[in-house]
Amino acid sequence: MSILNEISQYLQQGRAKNVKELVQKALDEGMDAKTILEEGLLSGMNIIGEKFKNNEVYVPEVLIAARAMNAGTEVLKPILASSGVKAVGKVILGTVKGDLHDIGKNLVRMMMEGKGLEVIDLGVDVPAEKFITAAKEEDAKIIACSALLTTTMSEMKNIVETAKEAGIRDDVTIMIGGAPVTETFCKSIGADIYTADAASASDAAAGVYKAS
Ligand code: B1M
Repeated sequence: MSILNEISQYLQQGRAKNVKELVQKALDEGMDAKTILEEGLLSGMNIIGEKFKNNEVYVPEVLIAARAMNAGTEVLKPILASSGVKAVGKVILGTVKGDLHDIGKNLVRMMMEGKGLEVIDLGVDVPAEKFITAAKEEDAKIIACSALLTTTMSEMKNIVETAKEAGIRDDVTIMIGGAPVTETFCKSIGADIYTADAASASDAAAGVYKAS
């Protein structure tokens, strides 16, 4: 079995320690971090996602797989985030209110840090007001929101509206993403930028600061 396959298998079994060790081993063998992330860790998480959808596994199994995923990405973090560039701008990042999914958000943070952006990560289940207060306090030009549930996507509209009410809508770029989010949805709620994955989100965020 290839090392990427092994990483995927261990991740599905929720064996965080093995995942961590194998990710390090793959790096030591010269494999690049992006391949390990996409073909080992994310591939395993996608299989778990499919099984979850089909009721073949349940929340506890998904949760321990998610922990194993995070253990693996922690090893990759210094590499994915190592650009050596000093902070070019600030981003307020979080998973929206009612939503506890943070793996995608954490990837977005790593990729943005890799672009030299300073990321203020508010965590999960973040109310709209908290995004706005943080943007004001930190004087950040970007608010980046992640949502994984169709039921929590609507919180993103709330964030746009709260920014308007607080009088900062013209000063911030609101970026949104997460599996159920689309370009059409982005336009419909009046947000600024939709990106489908973490790498594109980091490119777009860096682009906002470059243009300003
Ligand atoms: Co949840 N869950 N979950 N879950 N979970 C999904 C999302 C689901 C699609 C599974 C399914 O049914 N197939 C489904 C949502 C259905 C829907 O709304 N249409 C679902 C459900 C229903 C639920 C619960 C309601 C289950 C329950 O309790 N009955 C519950 C809700 C809890 C809550 O949030 N209030 C729940 C709970 C959980 C766990 C806690 C067990 C766990 C989360 C652990 C954690 O995150 N720490 C979990 C997980 C792990 C998943 C799946 C299996 C995997 C999600 C993931 O991390 N993917 C997921 C099924 C799936 O996606 N296949 C599922 C890997 C991650 C890298 O991808 O986050 O999409 P993702 O990020 C991507 C892009 O979306 C993008 O970049 C990343 C790639 O580079 N991206 C952005 C993300 N944010 C971005 C922001 C950007 C730009 C791009 O700009 C700002």
